[in-house]
Amino acid sequence: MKNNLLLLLLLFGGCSKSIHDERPNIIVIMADDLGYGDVGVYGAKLENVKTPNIDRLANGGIKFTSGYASASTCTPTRYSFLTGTYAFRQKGTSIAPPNAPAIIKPGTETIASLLKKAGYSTAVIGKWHLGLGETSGPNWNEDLKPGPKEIGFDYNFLLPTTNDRVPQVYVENHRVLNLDQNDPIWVGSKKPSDDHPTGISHRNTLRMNWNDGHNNTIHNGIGRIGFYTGGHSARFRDEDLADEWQKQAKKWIEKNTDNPFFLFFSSHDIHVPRMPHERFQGQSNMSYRGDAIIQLDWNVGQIMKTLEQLDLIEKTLVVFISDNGPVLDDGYDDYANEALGNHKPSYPFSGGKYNVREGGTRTPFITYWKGKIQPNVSDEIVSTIDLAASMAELVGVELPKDGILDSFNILDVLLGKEGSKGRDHIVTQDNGLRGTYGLRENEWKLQRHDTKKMYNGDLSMKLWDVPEYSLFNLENDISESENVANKYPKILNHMKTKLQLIIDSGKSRK
Ligand code: NG6
Ligand code: CA
Repeated sequence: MKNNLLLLLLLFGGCSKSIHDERPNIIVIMADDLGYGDVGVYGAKLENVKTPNIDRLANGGIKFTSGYASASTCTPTRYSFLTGTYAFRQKGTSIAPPNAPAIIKPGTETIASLLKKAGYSTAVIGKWHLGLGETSGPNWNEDLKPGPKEIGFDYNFLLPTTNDRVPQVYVENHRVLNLDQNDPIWVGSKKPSDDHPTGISHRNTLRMNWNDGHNNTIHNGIGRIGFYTGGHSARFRDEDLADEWQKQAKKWIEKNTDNPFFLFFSSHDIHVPRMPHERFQGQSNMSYRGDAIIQLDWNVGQIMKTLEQLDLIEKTLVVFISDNGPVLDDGYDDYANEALGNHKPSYPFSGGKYNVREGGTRTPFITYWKGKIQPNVSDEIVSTIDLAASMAELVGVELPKDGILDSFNILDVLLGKEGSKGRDHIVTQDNGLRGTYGLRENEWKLQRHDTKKMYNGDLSMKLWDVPEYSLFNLENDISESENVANKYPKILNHMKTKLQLIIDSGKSRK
């Protein structure tokens, strides 16, 4: 009742400027490490792995061919998706370690807090990877605060870090779920005792071998990044994650049928360790990576089914995105490479996760709203970072002056309004703070690598020798194979200056 009253006030009380008579539910489904070429409708050669549910979304909605994640790793893309601000503006936004504190500070406006202002119920279910707790780090046995609830989410059910980082537990609101206080969790970066079994000391017991990192604490027969002890009653099986996201999402949607809601459904698929449920194992003929794609697609299908069952399908805008481009071998021997056949995860681009080639950030991007969005294919440039400003426009909430600094209102493009224009440019980055950027402007693409910084930093990011600046014409060189910087000095100069201006000005939206 209170909620309804608030809604009425917001709708008719003059503080709302919504131009849209009807405010849909919003579900953003974010996949993890899913490449442009991994999805059937994006042209993947999928003899062995099919994505009928994602394809159905795209065929019934808008399939964007220039949809970008903000970064080519997880934490910076998720940071910019939620805050509407480029992650390179904020220190500490590169891949978050197991004990990372909350990266987005309470009081920061986010897509969730904006929608909450408009009377939406808000939830995040699935992978978080944006840190939890005060600057001293999370206390896993007490309140994990601040977290999503302090930045606009009413409810959270999380995989707190990544599935390959410890601990393998769920966090519901502020607490680790099913934690036995007599078996507290300890998480750290050093081996807790000499006899603590690790991926090195007990390598022969592993179900999936590691080849890079992932050799600390063993859980579920798989070595992880980081050490932990305790919390045994709270630990999950990797095989059950997708089912759990689905169960929790259904439960939460069912509770919110009478009010508008925003659900950030954040799948861990297809991130390593790829360990899909037994019923999906072997379904793809393309290793567990392929099976994880099938599992992800099943998750999408189940969400659509729930919306249909609850008669919400015409009242819900569904957005499907990925957090970064694809990777095959990401530190475990799961035969992703060997079983690939003629499947090309970044197709038709080059590069992938960790770099600023198109394959690193240009990913599947679909909007679907039955009855409202006309099926179409759009070549307009759109980005995960734009969802904050665009959804704010949809529900009639103003953007703060000092927040959501790089999010463009491209609502009309996302809804397929005829003649509407997307961005003319987008900045992308790698894992951050190493001076690596991509700038796409119309058909041009600038890559900037800070060659001085490159090799001081994180060698695991597998960089190759590149000039500081390179320029590509995507119109005739989609795979960024011919650097034309010398051929087009004026364009090069313009792009260099533009990128620096965007970085220096601290804000790129109007
Ligand atoms: C890297 C991990 C990789 C993955 C990545 C984060 C190693 C050798 N590699 O450091 O496996 O976890 O971090 O991926 O440990 S992301 O999609 O969440 O950004
Ligand atoms: Ca990722």
